[in-house]
Amino acid sequence: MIASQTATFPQGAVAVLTIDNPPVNGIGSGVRVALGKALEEAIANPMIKGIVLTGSGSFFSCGADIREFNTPKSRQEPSLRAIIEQLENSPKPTVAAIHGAALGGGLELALGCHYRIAQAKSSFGLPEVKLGILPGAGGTQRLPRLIGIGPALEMVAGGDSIDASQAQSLGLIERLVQTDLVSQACELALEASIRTEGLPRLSRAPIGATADSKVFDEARKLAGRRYRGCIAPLECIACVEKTLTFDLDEGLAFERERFQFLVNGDQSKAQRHLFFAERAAMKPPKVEAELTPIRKVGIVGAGTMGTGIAMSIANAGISVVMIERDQAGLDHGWEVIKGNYASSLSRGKLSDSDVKARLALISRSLDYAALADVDLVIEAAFEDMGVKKEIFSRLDAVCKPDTILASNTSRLDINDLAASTSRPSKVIGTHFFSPANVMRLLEVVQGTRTATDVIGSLFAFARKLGKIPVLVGVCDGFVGNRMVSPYTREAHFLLEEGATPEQVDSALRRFGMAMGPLQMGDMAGLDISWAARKRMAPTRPAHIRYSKVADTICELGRLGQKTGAGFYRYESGSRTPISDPAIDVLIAECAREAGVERREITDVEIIQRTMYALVNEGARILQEGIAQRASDIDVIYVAGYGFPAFRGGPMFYADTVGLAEVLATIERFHDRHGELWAPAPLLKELVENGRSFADL
Ligand code: T1G
Repeated sequence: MIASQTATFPQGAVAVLTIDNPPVNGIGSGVRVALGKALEEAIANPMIKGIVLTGSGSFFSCGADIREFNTPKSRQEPSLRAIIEQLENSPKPTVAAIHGAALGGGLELALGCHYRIAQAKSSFGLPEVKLGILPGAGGTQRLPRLIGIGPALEMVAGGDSIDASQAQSLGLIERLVQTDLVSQACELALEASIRTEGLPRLSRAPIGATADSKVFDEARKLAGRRYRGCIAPLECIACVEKTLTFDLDEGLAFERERFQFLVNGDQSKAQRHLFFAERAAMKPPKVEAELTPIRKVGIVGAGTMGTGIAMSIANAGISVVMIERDQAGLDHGWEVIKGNYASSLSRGKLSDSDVKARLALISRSLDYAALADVDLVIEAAFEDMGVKKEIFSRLDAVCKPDTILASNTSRLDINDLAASTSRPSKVIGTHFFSPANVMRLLEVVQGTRTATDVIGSLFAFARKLGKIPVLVGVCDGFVGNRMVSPYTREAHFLLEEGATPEQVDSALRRFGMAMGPLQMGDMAGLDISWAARKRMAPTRPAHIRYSKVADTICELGRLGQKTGAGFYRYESGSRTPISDPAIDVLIAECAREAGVERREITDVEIIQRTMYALVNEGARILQEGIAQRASDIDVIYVAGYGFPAFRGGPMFYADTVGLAEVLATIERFHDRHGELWAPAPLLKELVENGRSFADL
């Protein structure tokens, strides 16, 4: 856990303590005990003139071991705070020698040292806020004393990392070194050991550049926009604000108390669940065969999805060939891509050379022969099986035998598509989310004959694109869109029963959803789900309740934002939904025709009907093996459907409420609303056995 060596120089000996806890040098109880002991020995050893702290592998340290939170191990002495005080109060100079990332408790350790030097490629961050907590080992108190309130506030409340040159310009590190990091750190320790002026201890340092309350108000506003509904950012800001009025000990006590409040709260448990859920989802299935390196990709279709996918691939430095049926379509797609990059350039997100490099990676053609040498093709054409089969048979003819053929369909049958080719084992679904160059989620759809090496290759490719690949099986709408149907269904039923679009959407926004289902429908375009409902109509049992509200709106040509009206009205060029009394009349008429009695609808009912519809369908999906883990469903909903991270995803949320309570409510809805609310067998089974989705 801690490798301890003594480096001897003519000027004296230095103890080099290396945190060695792969893969990320997490600081768990074992590391704390070993480090505390090694520090004690080094400080007591008269031969030792200085102490250097560093990390093995590719990280200095990525902070406290998150797995130990809320377990007895997290309370085992010495605490991280005690270790940091040992470093800071050491009579011998302590130097942090940083390479790779110094995150969370790892950066707090470095702040306890008297000096910090780092390699050029290092990064520094306090990402705790993204886990629903705050830096609990002095980061909110020592960092402002070192770099000033403004920059410290940004790092603590934002959670993003800074690079080594930013760290140096802020004074977070004393020296930036290219090579010999540890020996240069030893030299610095020896230099400091003979200095007469005292060792710099942040605990005694006055606050750096101070700030007035406006800075904190601004930070709270920003946190409210960036982390809507999350409490941790506000606690982070409150801790940094205390540095203006509290001394270090009072500040540390306040920080500790707020840390305990957060780490024992549901929000942080939800966000930590997601941290590990994302990493579990991104693990590809075991693969025997060699993976296909994807160096060149073909995109069929230069529409909204095709252009977004092409950009996300070029952004990863991989060359793309974009194919379209006609020149006009191709030119339009190219203009969209150039336009998006131009706006990134104007917003300073990309440099001119970045944009040039990415555009140079995207070539266009009307000729399928241009796809003869690609490793992967992603078809992003019109959502019609006939169109897709025609494209796949052309691809089957022109592409290399080992080229992977993927479809960006959002709900159609991948097995059916695969069967229309001579290479069903090479056919897979890659369901990107709009805008594809922004959204991180990628549903990787495994067909019954898709080879595991093809899945493995797609997972590796997705990680290169910075996407979160989640493996799902074939059914209508896969996981995400299949669950959206009952969620939206209930929203439409609630309208008929007396709620207004504003009431439904605002109740879900208060719950934490990025957007309510009706506004989301308007944004995505109501024609997409209308087409799906029309496709399903022939097989829909007549005795099952069906709301005509959305169909009626579409029949009026109101397809959402793109037509200026849907469930709401939109001023031209604006995305702000405006209530439309005509819709209330339309809904009342649909209710009358359907014989639905209208009544007072509470926000609680709106949340229960929509959320439990998601959970119930999620349980069916799990039982059918369409999703491998309940946590995969959580990742899909948080990364792809605007589900609040501070609730952990629909399945985690259900566990938080308690499955017995969820099932009881669903059974009440079943009694009242009929078959559509039949409880999922898996849900009943879990409740009968006192288990939760997390136990699966
Ligand atoms: N604790 C426990 N496990 C961790 C971990 C951590 N802090 N960080 C990573 N892992 C595991 C991860 O689950 C995975 O495991 C493996 O390491 C590789 O990670 C007191 C309270 C560092 C940027 O928030 O952001 O300090 O899946 O796949 O893509 O104030 O991991 O292989 O079994 O993500 O190269 C603050 C969290 C903690 C940093 C590397 N620190 N980690 O990314 O690898 S709270 C963080 C990351 C704290 C103090 C407070 C990333 C990474 P497995 P990976 P990666």
